[in-house]
Amino acid sequence: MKLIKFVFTNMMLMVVASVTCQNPIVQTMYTADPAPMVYNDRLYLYTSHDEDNATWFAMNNWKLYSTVDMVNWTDHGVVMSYTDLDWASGDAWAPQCIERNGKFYFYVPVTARANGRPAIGVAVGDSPFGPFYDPLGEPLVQTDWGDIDPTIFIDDDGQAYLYWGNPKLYYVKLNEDMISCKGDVVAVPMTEASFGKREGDAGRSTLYEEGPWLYKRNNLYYLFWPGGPLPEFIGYSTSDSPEGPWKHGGVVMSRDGGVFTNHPGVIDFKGKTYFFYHNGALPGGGGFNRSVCVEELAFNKDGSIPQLSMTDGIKKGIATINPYVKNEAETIAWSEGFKSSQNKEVGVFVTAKKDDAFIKVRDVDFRTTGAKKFNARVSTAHNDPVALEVRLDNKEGALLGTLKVPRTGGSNRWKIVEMDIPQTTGVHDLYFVVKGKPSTDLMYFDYWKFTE
Ligand code: FUB
Repeated sequence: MKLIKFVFTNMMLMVVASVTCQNPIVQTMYTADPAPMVYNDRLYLYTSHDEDNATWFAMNNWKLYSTVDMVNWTDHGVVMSYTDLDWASGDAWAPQCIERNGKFYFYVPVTARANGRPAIGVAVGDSPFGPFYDPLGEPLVQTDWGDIDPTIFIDDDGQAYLYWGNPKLYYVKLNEDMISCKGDVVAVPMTEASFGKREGDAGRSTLYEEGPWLYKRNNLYYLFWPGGPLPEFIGYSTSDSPEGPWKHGGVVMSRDGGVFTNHPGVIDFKGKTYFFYHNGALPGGGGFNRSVCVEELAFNKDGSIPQLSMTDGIKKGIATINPYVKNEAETIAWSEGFKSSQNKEVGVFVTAKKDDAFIKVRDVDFRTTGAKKFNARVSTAHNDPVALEVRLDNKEGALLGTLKVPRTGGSNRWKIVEMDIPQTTGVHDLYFVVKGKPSTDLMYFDYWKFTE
């Protein structure tokens, strides 16, 4: 336990001190239970959402982020809340979304109001962003207990499988409509050969805890799962069939995150495989204030997985950002002192919570012609002057200009302001640094754009 505390403290220091970090990939709120999905050359990441200052699981809705370059992540806001399911009374825990024939199926665990027990629901949308609606008006599956953490997988022959459960592991085949079960729910045999042996726990004979994630590579099926006793590590098992039997593979990630849970999400994107998980690395982080992270995942020749460490994150982006189109302020490689929220006027936006708050956007390609003007939609409610500095390559780097933020009175009233800048060419990291008399909610920032 002492060691875990030590590692955690050091991770926090590392995160606060370094702007070269990419992990955790969301700094503007607490997120957990990452569930990646690739659609049309974009990686979407659905997450659960830990409320600020929570002392127990306080989870009311699910969030969506996306990237094309693996280093800049756009916040798309809340895609669904447990209140969108009439039969749910709370606990918006680990979700997963999948596309089939142009529809998006969002599988979520919640507590069912009728009996106060966890249950898995499904919601359907026409885009990755939702809106998602509940086609059933009741749970898709509910057993006697432990129906959390659904993972959904469609095999090459079109058969869909839904796995879930804590402490038991269940699966059921789904019909092509993705919202009904084909056959009975199967309880996976919990054997030492499949999930390793756990000593001294009457309730669990194997290391398997919860949070399964089903993934296929080279005709081998992988089941990733958080293992216990707590705090959780992440283990994996493999099989020649999506229905098992499963063979215990070993540890993918040890118990380094400073929180008692972890949760895997694995996906192939543009020729690489990525492993998503969560830890407590943001300031104020802990078991109920978690943050999602990502690492590249490698495989040995025989399909086994070398153990991963929790690192600073992805070192090199795989695409650049075009500054000559509208870019959302909530597209962020790294930020400090910003929180994200959303309203009906502008959708998702970010708020600078202190003087010197900053946002870093990586690999912005100004091309050879270069930028000459900058504009942004911003606002503040402060009487004292608030400024947005636009800098290159680091927080104290070349100053392109200082935008005077107009006092509009609040985040429901906005202005687009423009300034000339020295001609800027080539690929740079961009920094937005907020300056103003220390205060909370110093400025609101919706989007930015350069002109050639
Ligand atoms: O986030 C709530 C629960 O904690 C998830 O359902 C589990 O997988 C664990 O991450």
